[in-house]
Amino acid sequence: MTSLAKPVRPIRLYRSGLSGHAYSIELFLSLLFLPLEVIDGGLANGQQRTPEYPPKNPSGQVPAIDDSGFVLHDSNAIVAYLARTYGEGHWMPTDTASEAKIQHWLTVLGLSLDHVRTKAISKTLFDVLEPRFAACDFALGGQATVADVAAYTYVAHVPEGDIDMAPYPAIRGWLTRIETLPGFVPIQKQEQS
Ligand SMILES: N[C@@H](CCC(=O)N[C@@H](CS)C(=O)NCC(=O)O)C(=O)O
Repeated sequence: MTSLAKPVRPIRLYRSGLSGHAYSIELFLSLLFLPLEVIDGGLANGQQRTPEYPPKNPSGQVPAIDDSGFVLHDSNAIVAYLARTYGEGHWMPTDTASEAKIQHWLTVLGLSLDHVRTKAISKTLFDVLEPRFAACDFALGGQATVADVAAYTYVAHVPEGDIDMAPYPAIRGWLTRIETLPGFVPIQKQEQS
């Protein structure tokens, strides 16, 4: 069995408790059992846009990571980097079809948790996801991938936007499967002071 790489130092995660994108990185780091140092970006007061806020990010957004000097922004780029560097192969399969499907899921579900937008698109999305999760345990099949991590962040918080999950038993089953993966952590919806 191949042993997995481990970071030299804890991976710094620049995040905010208010950010779903940042939570998906926190969740994935935890699912990979990687050591983590959390730095809150103070999204509520715009701290992440100040020049002092490391690491420098042209978009002024969280999340970002610093892995022993390697700084990366954007949640999709970050999960891909973490999966390839530290994850078992199933998190980001390398065959062309799986890679393409993962890109699709990351694009469709790596969305902002904005209330109005969420309400508008959720039904359409859930009508596609329900038969998918009735047929498969996870997005691409039998094992979890980074697509599930990105999708979980979005779907798990949809009920907060007054969306009834009762008509979607297969999606609820998939949420439970994610929540029982070793290393799962729930979102902390507050900023650490
Ligand atoms: N494409 C980026 C989007 C990140 C993003 O939208 N971050 C939001 C929080 S969820 C943010 O930092 N907003 C504050 C701002 O834009 O000033 C990603 O996937 O990481």
